Amino acid sequence: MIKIKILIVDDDQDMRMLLKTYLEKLEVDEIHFTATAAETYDFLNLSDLKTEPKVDLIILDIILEAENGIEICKKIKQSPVYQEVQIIMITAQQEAGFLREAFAAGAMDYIKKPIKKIEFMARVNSAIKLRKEIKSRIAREKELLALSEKLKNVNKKLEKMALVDGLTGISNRRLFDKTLKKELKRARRKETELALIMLDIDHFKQYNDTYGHQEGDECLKEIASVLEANSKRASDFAARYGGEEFAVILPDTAKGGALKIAEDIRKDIMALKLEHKNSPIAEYVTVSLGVSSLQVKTEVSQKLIKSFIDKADQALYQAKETGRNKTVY
Ligand code: GH3
Ligand code: MG
Ligand code: MG
Ligand code: MG
Repeated sequence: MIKIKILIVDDDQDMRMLLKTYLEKLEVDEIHFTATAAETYDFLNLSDLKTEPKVDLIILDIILEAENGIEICKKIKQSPVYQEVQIIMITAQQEAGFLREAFAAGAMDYIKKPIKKIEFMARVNSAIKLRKEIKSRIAREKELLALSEKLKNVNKKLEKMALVDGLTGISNRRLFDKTLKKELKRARRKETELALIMLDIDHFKQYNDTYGHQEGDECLKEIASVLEANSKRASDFAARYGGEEFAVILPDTAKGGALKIAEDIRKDIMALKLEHKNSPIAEYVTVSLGVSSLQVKTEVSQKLIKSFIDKADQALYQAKETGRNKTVY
């Protein structure tokens, strides 16, 4: 609900009471009173630039004793907090020069003295209506802004999700492709060597057949966490390449270093001792790995990327062909 708060600035006690009885017949939630300029500035807290405005509408008697109503009006309107507040002047003076000055000072309307009830009610009522419209528009805009912030956050989350493998929580093929291209370009720029490990679980079909697909999924998660743990440098990058195949990108790494990391991974997976009783080669889950490394001397093309992956794939094939549970370069 939109609340309307009104301040009456008048030093005449009888006038205050009269205006109060009028206002109580309109849609007003709070009525406040001040009698002097100083009291008004104080009440409005003009020196504080961060608070919400204390009132929506100010009814300002222009002939306060020894004070200039137009000055008060100006001063209130100068505060950034009270830019939107509406000021209605009550004045006995109606010469053009004076009124021009009052409007220039920021007054939105004026009521002639002596006050006629019907005129007072009509003018204040239309000010209240206008104020309500403005306030509800501001509230709507705030809501929209909050909503669009939420959408932005959801979008960010979705973008992230699109790059993460749902089962293992490590990067997916899409992010692998992006990262490999980026790292190849960087390797060319920095004239460093880049290594790639491709990994495939040995006799994993048999594993699924023996323990069920669910257990197979658990096994994939375990393998993924070994890969993450062995991607020690910030730039090392592990991903699920597909089904039961994984890949690790190792920037600034040559053959020797890559072989070492591949062997660490293979041994760490053996050390998990994930039972695989029907495996033809071991009692536990094992993996085969193929490694390639490259000094990028030409433009990074799709052809170059493919041949780099193919080299690791061929090494992996060799590992499978020559007994599995091993690393081949
Ligand atoms: P090899 O040693 O030659 O790699 O033999 P393999 O049985 O591991 O290879 P193959 O390509 O014949 O079988 C791969 C299996 O991996 C078959 C497939 O059902 C399983 N697999 C692929 N993706 C998933 C998955 O997300 N979850 C589970 N549980 N199994 C999967
Ligand atoms: Mg496979
Ligand atoms: Mg296979
Ligand atoms: Mg396999």
